[in-house]
Amino acid sequence: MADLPDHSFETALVSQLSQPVTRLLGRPLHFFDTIDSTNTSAARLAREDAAEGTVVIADAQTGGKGRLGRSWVSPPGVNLYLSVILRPRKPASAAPQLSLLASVAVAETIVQQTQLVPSIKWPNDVLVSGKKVCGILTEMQANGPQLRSVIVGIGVNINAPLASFPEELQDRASSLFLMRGEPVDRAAFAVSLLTHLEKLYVLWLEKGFPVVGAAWEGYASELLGKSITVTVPEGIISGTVHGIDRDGALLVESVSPEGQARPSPRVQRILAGDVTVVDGYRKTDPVN
Ligand code: BT5
Repeated sequence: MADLPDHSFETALVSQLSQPVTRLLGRPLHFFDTIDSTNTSAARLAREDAAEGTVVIADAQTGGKGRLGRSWVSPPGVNLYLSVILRPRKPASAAPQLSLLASVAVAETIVQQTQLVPSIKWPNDVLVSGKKVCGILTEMQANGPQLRSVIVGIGVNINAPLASFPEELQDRASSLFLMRGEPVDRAAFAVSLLTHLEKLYVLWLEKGFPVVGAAWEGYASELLGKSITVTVPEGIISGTVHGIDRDGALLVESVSPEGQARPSPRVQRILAGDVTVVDGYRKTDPVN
């Protein structure tokens, strides 16, 4: 017999959002038992002029999307798949800052809801004990140089058991449940995430990126000063991480190739790419 959909997640979400916990985000909220991708659904709603703050949440995704055409494993009943429509009056070049902002919101929520110690890997993977528990996919629609809408899509592995990850991900991915040893309330996590996201978004609109960037660097301390390689569309860059700049670009100091008469360090700004830490992230969490 097919499993009947479990409506307790939706009921708890609707009930908690009936309180004035947020002013903007989750108003309205669209909930689906199963959807292809919450980002695709939110983008469709945004094109139909849905209001800023509209949120799409699904219990399961059949076509969860990662960056660069990759996919996001999205089993039912255990995790959070959420997309928010934002309409900041900012240039299109500011959109990547929202990915960094969202990763800070996720990290703050993990601390508040689980007491685990999260870290952020540039640009926006959230890890616990070196394993990926959250991915963020930001997609934008622009009117010339101005943003029309940004879809911030967030997937958090909340109560996923190890067996729900394909074998090739089992040593790289994890869930908050697996790290903490007890289940996490999905609805409370989702509502807390929306409140943290809203607080940071308002701060970003009022004060710009530097405040958010400072919070981001606080969670990215495991990356600062590390030797990394970054895969960018043009090739691979190796160097040492200096931090991020006031626009959210990663600053990597690289030494010009060996064999050159006088190797000279230079700092490169990287706007998009995949980071690999040469010696890897730490494997143990100081809390446990
Ligand atoms: C991401 O891409 O990490 C962005 C993931 C965004 C997912 C959310 S869910 C709600 C919203 N709706 C969507 O359709 N998407 C967003 P990327 O950095 O490209 O990482 C993708 C890679 O992470 C995959 O190629 C796998 O190696 C790995 N991966 C896939 N599923 C995973 C999972 N559930 N947990 C951890 N790692 C995973």
